[in-house]
Amino acid sequence: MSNRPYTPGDEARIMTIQRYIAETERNHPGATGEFSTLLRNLALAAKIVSREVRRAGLVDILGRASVTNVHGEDVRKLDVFANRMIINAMESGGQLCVMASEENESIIPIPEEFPCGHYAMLFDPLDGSSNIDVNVTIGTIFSIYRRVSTECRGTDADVVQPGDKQIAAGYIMYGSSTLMVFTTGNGVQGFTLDPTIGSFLLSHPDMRIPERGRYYSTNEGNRQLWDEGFRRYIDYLQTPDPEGSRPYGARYVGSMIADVHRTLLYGGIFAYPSDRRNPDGKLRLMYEANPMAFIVEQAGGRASDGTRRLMEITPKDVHQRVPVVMGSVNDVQEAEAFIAGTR
Ligand code: P6P
Repeated sequence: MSNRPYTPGDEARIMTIQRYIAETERNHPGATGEFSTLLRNLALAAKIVSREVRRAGLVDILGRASVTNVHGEDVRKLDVFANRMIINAMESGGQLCVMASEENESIIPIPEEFPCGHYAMLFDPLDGSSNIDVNVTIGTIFSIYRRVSTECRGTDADVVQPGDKQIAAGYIMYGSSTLMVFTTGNGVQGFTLDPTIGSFLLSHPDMRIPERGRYYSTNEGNRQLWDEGFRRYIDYLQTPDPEGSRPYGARYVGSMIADVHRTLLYGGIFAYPSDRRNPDGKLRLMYEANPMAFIVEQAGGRASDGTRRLMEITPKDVHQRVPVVMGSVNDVQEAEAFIAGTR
């Protein structure tokens, strides 16, 4: 399988996401093609959502949808559209037995008229919604498990599994370009959408996160609410040292996908720790923290709740929150030491 990234004029070597998925499937004897079809359908949904995000300012899908979601948060029209689009694109393919979404309080059954499959998918249709109306990068996060239930129509048990059981995870980032980054457990691949041909092309083969970075990414507006250990950690990053490795730079977009993607490329740390207002953290374990943790670990990084490895946590509820500390191994280990009080 050629991992050579696409460059103009290299048409003969073009590695599209379809070809990548097909080659991956050929390397897995006994693969039924069901999983490959699932990824292809997801790529299609990504293109349609991307088109709507790109023209959101031109058609009436900006602004509030005059509804609130299960968490009492204002839902934007684009949220509602993306959620519906992904459900429509995925429910009829026959690969899934059930879905779960940030926008839906309960699990999303596969309608009776469609066949049910061997996988369960969780997703955050448009993470970073508060940034939609100000044209800041937002994205879709997805997490895929093998089903554990036996009946045709899936159950809660299929979408409340530890992160280590994920067989695939990734995100589609609607930024200066549309980028689909995912892992199936053998490293992390990034594909950039070429809108002139409507294909995702391999642009970031075998992504690896540096062992240490020079940036930290967290909402410092919560500083007075943080636990003492995390506050001391940020103080440490801001304190100049003789070798010049500190202070770190501060970068925070407020969209987890954008902040984690930058951390993947440049190294450093992204954190949304617990605080007095969010004792369990703010981010969602099942469709934000776990899929991004899978990506970060597959790229050689580390992902915890500040104490426990995120993907080992046994979930209780599909919408449960969790503190998040993820990024370069050395940076995350340092943060964990401050949080534990050993630094
Ligand atoms: P705050 C976006 O709403 C989100 O769920 C994540 O994408 C992001 O990291 C976080 O919340 C931002 O939260 O409290 O800093 O605005």
